[in-house]
Amino acid sequence: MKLYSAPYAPNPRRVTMFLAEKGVSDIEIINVNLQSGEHRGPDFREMSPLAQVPTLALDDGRTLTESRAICTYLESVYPEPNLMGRDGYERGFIEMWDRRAELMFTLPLMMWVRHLSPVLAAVEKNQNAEIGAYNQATAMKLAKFFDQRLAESEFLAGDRLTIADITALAGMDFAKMMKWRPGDDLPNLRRWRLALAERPCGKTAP
Ligand SMILES: N[C@@H](CCC(=O)N[C@@H](CS)C(=O)NCC(=O)O)C(=O)O
Repeated sequence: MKLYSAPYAPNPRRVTMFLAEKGVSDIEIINVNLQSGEHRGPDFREMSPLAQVPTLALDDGRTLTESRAICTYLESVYPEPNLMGRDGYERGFIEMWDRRAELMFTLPLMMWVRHLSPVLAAVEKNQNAEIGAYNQATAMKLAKFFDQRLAESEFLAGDRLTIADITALAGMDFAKMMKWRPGDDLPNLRRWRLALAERPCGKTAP
């Protein structure tokens, strides 16, 4: 299998963190140059019609895009350690936290960076400072909510690391581009981030 990725991009990082936690090292990682627009060419679009990374190419020629869909597939190929739930309730519970992490935290963090970081101007052609500020505020609301959750739970979805933590960390690490890290006002989120930095997923930071 080959994983098309990009070093600083948060969605592919979600997949590389997932693989790191599973200890998988036999998937070839191919870095695509997003700044030069390499991913917008016809060859790449054949695998990824929306011209996005991550894209997973299976050995039989089939492809998958969408980071979470790729993780679902990888969880079936490499089931241990389990990161997405063992029974129906746990799968639902972890997905609940993962969707909160993706839709209400990581996505707004990414939009904040995309719309306000000059480094991203080549990728986000229509940068808009108001959109950036709106998404920053949305993400900060969720940061407080996650901080409360992490006061009572070691990880977002319980007492072991799951895809929900990986998703939230992908967004948080990307937001370092805006020089944002949880400070004294978010002590539980900070404790969680520092703990994750010591784990295989945290060590994949570019
Ligand atoms: N929903 C997709 C989003 C993928 C995505 O937005 N990837 C970004 C990198 S983080 C990308 O390829 N951007 C290229 C572009 O916008 O031109 C997923 O979860 O994989």
